[in-house]
Amino acid sequence: MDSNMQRKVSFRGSEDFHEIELKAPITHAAGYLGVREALKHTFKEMGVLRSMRTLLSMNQKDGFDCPSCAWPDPEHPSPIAEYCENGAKALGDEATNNHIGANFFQKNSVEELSLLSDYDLNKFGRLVEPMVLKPGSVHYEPISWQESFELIASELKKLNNPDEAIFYTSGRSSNEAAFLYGMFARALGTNNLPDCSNMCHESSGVALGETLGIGKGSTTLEDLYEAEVILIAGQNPGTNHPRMLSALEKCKQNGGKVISINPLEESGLVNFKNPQHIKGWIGGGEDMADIHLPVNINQDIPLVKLILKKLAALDAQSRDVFDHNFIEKYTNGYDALISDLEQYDSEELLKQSGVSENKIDETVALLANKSKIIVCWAMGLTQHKNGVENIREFVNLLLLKGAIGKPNSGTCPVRGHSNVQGDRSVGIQHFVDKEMNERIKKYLGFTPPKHEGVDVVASMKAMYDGKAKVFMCLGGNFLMAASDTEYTAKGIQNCDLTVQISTKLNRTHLITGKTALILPTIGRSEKDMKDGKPRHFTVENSMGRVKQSKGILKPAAETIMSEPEIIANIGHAYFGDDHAMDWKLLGEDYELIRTQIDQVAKGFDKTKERSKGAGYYLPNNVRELDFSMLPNGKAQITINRLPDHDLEKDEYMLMTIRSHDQFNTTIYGLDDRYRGVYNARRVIFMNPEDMNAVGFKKLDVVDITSTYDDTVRVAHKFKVVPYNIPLGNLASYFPETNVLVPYNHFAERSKTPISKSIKVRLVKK
Ligand SMILES: Nc1nc2c(c(=O)[nH]1)N[C@H]1C(S)=C(S)[C@@H](COP(=O)(O)OP(=O)(O)OC[C@H]3O[C@@H](n4cnc5c(=O)[nH]c(N)nc54)[C@H](O)[C@@H]3O)O[C@H]1N2
Ligand SMILES: Nc1nc2c(c(=O)[nH]1)N[C@H]1C(S)=C(S)[C@@H](COP(=O)(O)OP(=O)(O)OC[C@H]3O[C@@H](n4cnc5c(=O)[nH]c(N)nc54)[C@H](O)[C@@H]3O)O[C@H]1N2
Ligand SMILES: [Mo]
Repeated sequence: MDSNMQRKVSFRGSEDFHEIELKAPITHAAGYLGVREALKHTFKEMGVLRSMRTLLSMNQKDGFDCPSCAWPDPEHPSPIAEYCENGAKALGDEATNNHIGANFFQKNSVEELSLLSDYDLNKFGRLVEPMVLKPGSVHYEPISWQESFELIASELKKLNNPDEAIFYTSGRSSNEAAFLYGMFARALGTNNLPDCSNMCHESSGVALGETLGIGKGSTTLEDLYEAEVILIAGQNPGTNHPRMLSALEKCKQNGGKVISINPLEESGLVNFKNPQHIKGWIGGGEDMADIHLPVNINQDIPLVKLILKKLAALDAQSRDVFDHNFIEKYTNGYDALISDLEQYDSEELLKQSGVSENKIDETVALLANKSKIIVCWAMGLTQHKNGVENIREFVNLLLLKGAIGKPNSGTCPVRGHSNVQGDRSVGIQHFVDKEMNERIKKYLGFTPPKHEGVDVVASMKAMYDGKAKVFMCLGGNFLMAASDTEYTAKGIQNCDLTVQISTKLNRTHLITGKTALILPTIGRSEKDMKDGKPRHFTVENSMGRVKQSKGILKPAAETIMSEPEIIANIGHAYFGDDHAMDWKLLGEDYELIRTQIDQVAKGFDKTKERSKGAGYYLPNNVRELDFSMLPNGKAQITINRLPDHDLEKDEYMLMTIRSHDQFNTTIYGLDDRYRGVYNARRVIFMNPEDMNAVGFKKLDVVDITSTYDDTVRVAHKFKVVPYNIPLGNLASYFPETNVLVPYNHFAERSKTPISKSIKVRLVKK
């Protein structure tokens, strides 16, 4: 289709305001209100009885894994309620009674739908029929499953080379689906396997791989219970990993201390009312953070350096602050780090961090004689230009304290999507793993490509430059999740065919290639039946434990298909019966997929999964204190530069964060209860002194602009909300602000977009 025939679709959607209401932020998380809110949402979407029955099965040994975050289940889940408010919302969102099929798309064109907000799009309900959007058309129309598979196969066969196809994965897929998908791409001849991890914890993977030899965390859930100190940096567990608060509560009850490092004083880190105990309903709850360090955005390195400098000064006197035996035996680079620390001026570090010296001294005093230390983190550390170095600096702290590879200590990158870690373990990665390639050759019988594929950022560019023709997505909402929405939209529209294997409608179904397919799939909570028998699949949680998941609900419609089956059918349509992999059979028999996963992916063993209901841990060298894969066979203490931002006088540093009522680009509702914002998302949180300085009043309307490489990007119409945030720092919600994030600015080496440190200006309307 030439450009003047392009559909008139909007990548921005509605920018209208609703009637906003502001209240004081709530300091305690969960409690009675949390339960009420969760159930209200779920009941509305699913009906009361269906909700209650399903919630009882969530995160239970014979039930299904919560589709929300990747926080692990305890060894002995509470039999009545092993879920949180946002898990219940995720369930309601997936298992909603609202469905959309052929009639809906006949009535509504993609052009009309694209004018709505992301919130409105999601509300329409579950996708229940395969649909095709033909070239030049603005209405999706029904297509049979077989025809869709053949359409995909025929478009793939037209490519000049397999690298013109890109296969994106979001982290909600099962291990089985992700494995088949990754192997299909490789069998085709490409490693073009970007995934949501690239925008998420890729910086953690790179930093941990370099320093400790494995891109995953080292702690188990039980480690948290008796840790002496847990640092929580750049993470908002009250909203994004609410069940983590129960683990923190246990830690506190055992005498542990919690330190929060965050520009914002997030509710869950102030106080937690655990709805599983009576105290959580009627009492004052558990106070969480003993120390809150309100660091400036992206100034964690100066903060940690100052803490290390102060610890080093104490250690120089007593020699018992750092664990010298551990350092000697297991690490590389101690002397270099200590001498590097000397070159920094403490006053400068203090100023950059934005934290008061008292609080830093309190932190140092607390850490000085403790060794059971855990660092938890999420997007506040990873989504910066120096995201990798941020994490390496925290690893330095753990290594100096000997708090690695021992009980109750270590690294805890808190993963996002419920199976984002599993997807990577079974082969969703754009880079080449030579050992895996050998095993693929040996066990699957085909030769995988030896050249690296594209990650998210490189995919965006490949599409924009017209180098990619087929773009397939196993879940997710690539358009809204990726940076630089307009650039990404143009890229997607350059493709000949875009394919979405999805549960819910989102903007990536509307801004499409010339031809587009929607392939509706079964969700986590639903039964996956074959020949009258239910099938299960497996997932891996944030702490490397693999377990079964089996849905209990009747699928949204008989016309939808499971993810592994969809992929297997595509494989069969492309390769036919005559291929090293038996695609037809793999789609029918997940045991066969698991046998192949055991052969190809490291540490998987399906017999273990069955013998233990709670699942089993994948191998983790850090837990064994084995660093043999690293230089000198040791963990690496590293030297990390200070962040370098040259803000102009009228510029602020913006972080794009999640509200309490969303899961990534899925907007459940318009309230951010904990931060006291109701019925609105187009808001920008600003320090009242900063507001005064430029004459802004509460709820003034501003455009947010960012200027990178002479390109000005604009996010229109946001209301200013006065908030307790450090001077010069701003916060606003993603995905609305992704239009501001330049596609070509990302973390060094991990290439994670700089979604948490965008230089912006505010223009009053
Ligand atoms: N309910 C719900 N649960 C979710 C999700 C969801 O959207 N909704 N998303 C899932 C996914 S995919 C992920 S990755 C996780 C995300 O989990 P989080 O990382 O907790 O999510 P964000 O809202 O991005 O919050 C980042 C936090 O870092 C802080 N921060 C920002 N910049 C900095 C900085 O420079 N330094 C420090 N120290 N702190 C900073 C912010 O104030 C905020 O508290 O949650 C997962 N779970
Ligand atoms: N500015 C900014 N941008 C960000 C971030 C940020 O903090 N700031 N965070 C980044 C992070 S951490 C992440 S992980 C990405 C998220 O990026 P994605 O994973 O691409 O986005 P999601 O919003 O999680 O995807 C939601 C869609 O997934 C589909 N879906 C839901 N469940 C299933 C299922 O079971 N199967 C299938 N096949 N489909 C399903 C539904 O259609 C739904 O609309 O966004 C990133 N983008
Ligand atoms: Mo994420």
